[in-house]
Amino acid sequence: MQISESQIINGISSKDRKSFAKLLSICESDPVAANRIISRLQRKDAHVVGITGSPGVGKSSIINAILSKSSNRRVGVIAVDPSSPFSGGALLGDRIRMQSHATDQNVFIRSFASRGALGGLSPSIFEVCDAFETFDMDMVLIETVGVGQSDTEVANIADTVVLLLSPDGGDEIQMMKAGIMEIADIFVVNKSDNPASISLKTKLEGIIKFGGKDIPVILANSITGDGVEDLIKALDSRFERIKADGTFATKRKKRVFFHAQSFLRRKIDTIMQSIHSEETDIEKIEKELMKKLCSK
Ligand SMILES: Nc1nc2c(ncn2[C@@H]2O[C@H](COP(=O)(O)OP(=O)(O)OP(=O)(O)O)[C@@H](O)[C@H]2O)c(=O)[nH]1
Ligand SMILES: [Mg+2]
Repeated sequence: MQISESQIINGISSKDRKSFAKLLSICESDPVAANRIISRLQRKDAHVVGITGSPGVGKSSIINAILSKSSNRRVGVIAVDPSSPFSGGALLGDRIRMQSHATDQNVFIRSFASRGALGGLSPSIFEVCDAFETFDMDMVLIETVGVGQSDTEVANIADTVVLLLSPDGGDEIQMMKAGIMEIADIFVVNKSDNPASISLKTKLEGIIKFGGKDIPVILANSITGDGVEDLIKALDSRFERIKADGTFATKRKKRVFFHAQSFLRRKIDTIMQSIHSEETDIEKIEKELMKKLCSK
C-alpha cells in the first residue's frame, strides 16, 4: 500500500517508528520529497555528534555504551558502513553490537549499506540527519567508516566530533592524517584495559598542550562502560557551551551550506546519468546538463 506524505507527517508527529523509517528510505531515494516532508515537520535541535577513528578502534562499541547510559533521552544512530568485500560482515557487526538497543523506544538505529563517492559519507546523510531532528531526538550519533574522506567530512554535519584512538592501533598519533586532529572536539582513548592506553593519553595531552589547545582527552573502556559517563558529561557540557557562545549557530549555518552543496551534487549526478554516455563533446554535455537542470 502506498503511504502518502501527509500520512508520514502525521505518523512522525505521533512518534510512529514505521512512518519515520519510511521517511528515512525516502531520504535515500528521493531527496526532493524528503526535504519537502521535513520542511512540513516540527524540528528540534539535537546534539549531532560524529564518532570517528580507525577501523576496529571501538566506534560501534562506544555508541552502544553511550546508548546504555542514556535511557532518559532519545538518541538516533546513523552508522555509515562500507559494503566492501573484506569487511563484508561489518555492517552486521555494528548492528549486533548495538542490537541490545534495537527494541528501545528511545533509540533509532539506521545503517547505510554503502558509503558515498570518494569514500565520503553517504550523499543522503544531510536529509537523514534533518529527519532525525523531526523525530524529537536529543542526540544523533554518526559513526563514520574511519577511512577515506568520511572522517573529515563528518565535521561538515556534526556539532561535535569525537575522535577515538586505541593503544592497539600501533603508533596511532604518528599515523593520523593531519586534518583529522584539527577537527576533533573531544578525544577518547579507548580500550583502557590495555595498560598502554595511559601513555597514549599522556602523549596526546602533550601534543594538544603543545598546540595551545584545550581539548578533553577521556580514557574509556567501551566494553565495561568505564569512562563513558565522563564522555557523556563532556558532550553535554560542550553542547551547552557551543549553544551559549554562538558556535552552534555558526555550525548550523555551515551545515545548511554543505547540505545544499551535497543536494546539488546529487542532482547533477542524476542528470549526468541520463545524458547519453557516448557523447564526446564536453560543451554539448554541459549544454544538455544546463538545459535539464533549468527545466527541473
Ligand atoms: N579490550 C577491549 N576491546 C574493545 C573495546 N572496545 C571495543 N573493543 C573490541 O574491538 C573490536 C572492534 O570494536 P568495534 O566497536 O566494532 O570497532 P569499530 O571502530 O566500530 O570498527 P569498524 O566499524 O569495523 O571500523 C571488537 O572486537 C570489540 O569487542 C575496549 O574498550 N576494550
Ligand atoms: Mg563499527
